[in-house]
Amino acid sequence: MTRSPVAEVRSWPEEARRRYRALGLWTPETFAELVEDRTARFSPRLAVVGVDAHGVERRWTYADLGRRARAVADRFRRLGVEPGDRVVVALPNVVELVECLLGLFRLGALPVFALPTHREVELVQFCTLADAAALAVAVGADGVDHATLLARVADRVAERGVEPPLVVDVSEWHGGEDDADSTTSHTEIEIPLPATDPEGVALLQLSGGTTGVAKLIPRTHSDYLYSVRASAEICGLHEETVQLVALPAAHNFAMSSPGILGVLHTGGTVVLARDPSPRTVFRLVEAERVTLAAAVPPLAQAWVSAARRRHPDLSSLEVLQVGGARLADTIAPEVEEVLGVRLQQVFGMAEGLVNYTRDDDPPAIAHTTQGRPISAEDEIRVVDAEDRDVPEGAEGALLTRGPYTIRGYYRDPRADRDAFTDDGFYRTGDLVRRLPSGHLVVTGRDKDQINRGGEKVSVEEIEGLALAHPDVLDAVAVGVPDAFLGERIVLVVSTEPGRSQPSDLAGYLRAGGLATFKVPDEVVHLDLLPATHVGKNSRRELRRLLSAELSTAPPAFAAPTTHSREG
Ligand code: AMP
Ligand code: DBH
Repeated sequence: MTRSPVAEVRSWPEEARRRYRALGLWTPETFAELVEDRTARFSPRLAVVGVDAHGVERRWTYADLGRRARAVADRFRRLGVEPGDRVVVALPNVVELVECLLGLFRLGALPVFALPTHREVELVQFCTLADAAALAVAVGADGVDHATLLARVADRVAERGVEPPLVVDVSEWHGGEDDADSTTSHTEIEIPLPATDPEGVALLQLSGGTTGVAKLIPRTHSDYLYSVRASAEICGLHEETVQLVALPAAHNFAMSSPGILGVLHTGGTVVLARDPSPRTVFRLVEAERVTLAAAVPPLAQAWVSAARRRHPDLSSLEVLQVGGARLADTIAPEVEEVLGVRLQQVFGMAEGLVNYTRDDDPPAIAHTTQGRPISAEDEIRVVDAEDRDVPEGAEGALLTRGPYTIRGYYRDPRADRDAFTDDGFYRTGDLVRRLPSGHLVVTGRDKDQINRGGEKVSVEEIEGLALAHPDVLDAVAVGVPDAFLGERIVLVVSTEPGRSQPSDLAGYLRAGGLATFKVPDEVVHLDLLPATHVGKNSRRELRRLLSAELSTAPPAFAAPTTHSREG
C-alpha cells in the first residue's frame, strides 16, 4: 500500500534558513542519526526505566535501546511502513512508547504524537489528516475497549475516503513475564539510515486546538532538535540527570522541554511514571534518585499537599519544572519550600516558542514570570488588536517567529491564514506582559480555548459535538475559574422548542468518542442563551459573558431561567 508523500508545509524563507544554519542553530543531524549516535555513544549507561504494557518493570541501557529501535524499525518495515509514512502513536507512559518512537525515527517514519486519552473523535482526525499508515496502541491498557474503539476508527477513516491505518499493538512486543526478551536476537538487524533532508518534517505534534478540527504541527529535524539541544543546555542536563516523566510522554513539554529527547540527547536516564499520583511519583523519585521532574500546576499542587502529609525523601530532586498553564504566584514559593527544589517555570507551545526561567534568576522573577525565550533568535512582539506594538510592560497579544517556531500547520491553509501574520509571526493567542529583562508574564488568553489544568481544549469542538444532539438548540462551552484546575469546562445549553432537556450530555459526548479530558465538568441548562448568531467575535463575547456569570453562579441574565447542573 502506498501512502501520500509528506505534505508540503509553509516553511521558513531561505534567508532565515541560511541564518539559522550559519549561527549553528540548525545542524544537519536527523533523528535517525541521533538514535544511532547516542545509543552507541552512551551504550552501557541506563537510558530508560519504566514498566511495559503488562506492568513489568524494564531497565534498558542505551545499547538495549539501540537494538530495540532497530528491531521496531524492522517490525514496521515488514508491515509495509516506509520512510516518510506517518504513524499515529497513542500510547500511555510505558517503555514501549520510547522504543516505538526511536524505532520510527530510525526507520525515517514520522510519529504523530497522540495521547492515550484520545478517543475515536481525535484518532479519526489525526489518521485522516496525516493519512497515517499505522496506529500504535497498547491494547487493553487503562481499561480502554480497544476492539470497539479501533473498529470505529477504521470505519470512520474509511468513510472519509482514506485507507484505515494498520493497527500495531505494542502489548504484543514483550511477554507478560520478565522474559528479558532476548535482546541479542536484535543485534544483527540491518536498517539503512534513511536518506532524510534534515530540514524536512520529522514528526507531527498536536495543537491544543481552537477550531472544531484538529491541527497538526509539522516539526523538522533541524528545528525540533535545536529546541531540544538548547533546552538541555539551559536546564543543565548531563549524563547523571535522572528525569521523571509523569506527564503524558508524547506531550511537547514532556517530549522536548527538554524532556525525553533532551535526556536521551545528553546520555541521562528517563524514568517513566505510569501515573502521576503522589504515591507513584514519590516512590520513583526515592528509588531512582530522580534529579529533575516536570508537572502542570494542578499536579505540582497535588504533590505539594501530599508531601506535607507524607514527608517523602525527595533529597535527590533538584529542579521541578512547572508549565502548561499559569502557576499562581502564591503557589510558587510553596513548591520550593515543601518539596525542597528549585522551581523552573516553563511556558511553551507545541508550535514552537518555549520560555524558561533560568537557574540564576532571582526568586522574584522565578516565582512570578513564565520565563524568557530559549533563543536570542526568538523574535517576540506584544501587540494590540490592530497588531501595533504596545508600550514595554503593557499587556498585549504575543506574536512570535524564530528558529523553532512553525510557519504553518500541516495541510490546513485556513488555519494558517488565521494563526500567522503575513510576515510569518505565529499568533500564540496568549496575552502577556514583557518585562525589561525579557521575561514574559502570561496574563490571559485571546483564543477560543480552555486550558484545563494544562490540557488544551477547543471550545468550538465541544460546541460542535453538543450541537449534533437532536434536542440541543444552542451550546456554548466556557472555561470557568477553578481553584485546582485553573479552569474547568462548563457547557451551557438551551433546548430545542418542544423537546425535553437532554439528561446526560456529558455521557453523550463521551459515548460519541471524545477524549475524556474534553468532556464537560458541568452542564448548565438555560431556557434561553443570549443572542449568538452574529459571527465569530460575538460568540467569543458570549463565552466571556457566560464565563464571568458562571464564576459567580447561578447565571442571572437569561430570564426566565431554569438552571440545572449535571454532575
Ligand atoms: P499547545 O499549543 O497545545 O501546545 O498549548 C500551548 C499553550 O499552553 C500556550 O500557548 C499557553 O496558552 C499555554 N501555556 C503553556 N505553558 C504555560 C505557562 N507556563 N503559563 C501559562 N500558559 C501556558
Ligand atoms: O503547554 C504546552 O504546550 C507546553 C508547556 C511547556 C509546551 O509545549 C512546552 C513546554 O514545550
